[in-house]
Amino acid sequence: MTQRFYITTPIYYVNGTPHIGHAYTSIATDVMARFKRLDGYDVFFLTGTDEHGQKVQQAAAAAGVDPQSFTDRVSADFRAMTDAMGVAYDDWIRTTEQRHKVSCTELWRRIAQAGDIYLDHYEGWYAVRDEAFYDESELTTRPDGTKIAPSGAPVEWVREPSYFFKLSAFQDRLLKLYEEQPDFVAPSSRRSEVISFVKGGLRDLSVSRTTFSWGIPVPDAPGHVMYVWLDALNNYVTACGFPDENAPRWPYWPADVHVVGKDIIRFHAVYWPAFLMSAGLPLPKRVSSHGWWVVEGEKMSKSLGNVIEPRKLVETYGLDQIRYFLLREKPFGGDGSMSHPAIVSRINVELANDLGNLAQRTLSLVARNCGATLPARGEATEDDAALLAAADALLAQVRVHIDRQTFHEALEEIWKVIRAANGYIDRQAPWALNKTDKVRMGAVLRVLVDTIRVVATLLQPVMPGSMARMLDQLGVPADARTFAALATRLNDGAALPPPQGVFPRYVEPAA
Ligand code: ME8
Repeated sequence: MTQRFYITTPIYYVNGTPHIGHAYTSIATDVMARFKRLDGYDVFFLTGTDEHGQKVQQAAAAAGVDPQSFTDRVSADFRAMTDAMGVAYDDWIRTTEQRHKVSCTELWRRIAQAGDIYLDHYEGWYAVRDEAFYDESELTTRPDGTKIAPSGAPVEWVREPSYFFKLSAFQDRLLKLYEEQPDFVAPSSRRSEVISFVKGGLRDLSVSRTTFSWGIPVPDAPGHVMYVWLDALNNYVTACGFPDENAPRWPYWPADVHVVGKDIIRFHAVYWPAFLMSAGLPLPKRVSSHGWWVVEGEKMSKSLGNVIEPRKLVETYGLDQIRYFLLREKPFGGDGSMSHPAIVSRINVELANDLGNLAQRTLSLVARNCGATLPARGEATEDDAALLAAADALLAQVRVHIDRQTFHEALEEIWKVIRAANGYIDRQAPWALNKTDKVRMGAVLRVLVDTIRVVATLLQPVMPGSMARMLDQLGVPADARTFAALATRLNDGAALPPPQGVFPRYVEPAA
């Protein structure tokens, strides 16, 4: 039976326009989903929008629109952005959908039935921007006396009747989870943070709000809407059909990977498993968090006017170029800075030069000197065997990196082979062999074609459009582009289409 693989992005707040941070998370998740599909898995990839809560209600009011029309509009914009990034999700969830209300209501009932919910008053700090409660000890005081959360968000003092979730009762079970499943939180630096947060003691969590109404009603509790994070996290089971355990998608639960930014690790690695434990549902296998993008060294913010619209970036540099840059430029778990020179350098050096030129040089020689048909391999020399062995070993190496979400290392492994192939073509100089030894020239070109085929096949998840074009030019049939198909050699003598450059150099527009 095909193995299932369920992967998710966070669902994004619909309080503003999508920016490059959102696009980054979704593209990284898409790369993993595409990789797993090509590797033979039955993949379910979920993304969507988080539409309730005070922050969204305030944004709608500021726009002078009712919250539902506002969320309809912003969710559609997020979806258009996601599509424009080439993100191939299987379902787009919106928390204002009926299926999600049904699912949240049932989750609440189960947690309440387990005895983990009680009514009290919340009195403390709340940051609307983060939709999070903070302990006094977590805040810093500005020179003007106002307090801010660790994220920089302003906080306000809130006092209201509220239902509480007995989070404090889950400390030992959570610590056991991190102990028994060391891969539950990634990278390991984040795991240590989560463990020390939980070891520091957990307070019960306020899980309903009564000072506004834009949320899912708490069952049998007029005036209470569910805390937006309880509502939002539950999207991951809603999409599998919860509470209908006979739903066609229920077998995908538990998720294999929740991909999240480092800002929301606590919600995913502490609150979410505790809710699930209480409700008696299986736990996700991994929460993988990534670092932050800043722009030219500065945090993106509306006031600085440096918020990057992903669709503009794609217009300027090209879609696959941006997807490649985002995954290559910084380690997934770490932070990175985006700048024009850095993007141009990745495009011109690595894509246009290293990979584009290699394919172009190889394929134009095949077109010119081999009658545009695929030459046969010859008796392998040591140099041939070394390059082919490096190409053959690549899938296993890349698979390990993708499973750990170390995307930049996966790309570095692939680039080692590309650089080796460039060294090989220069040493073997097939253009010169055309006059002296046509058979050997064909054999050299075939080693190169076979190597580029492996590279292009493995790069499909990152650059789907460009690699489809490269594989067309290599004469790889559309049904022979899976990883399993790499085990079957291409047919000698197959006709190849005329080669065309896949990666144009980025040239500065005339001033
Ligand atoms: O937190 N660099 O939604 P959100 C990299 N609705 N990634 C960034 C980024 C940056 N500068 N800025 C944002 C929420 N992100 C909740 C999630 S899930 C059940 C509910 C990405 O719209 C990153 O993935 O604030 C971060 O976790 C997410 O956007 C936050 O999106």
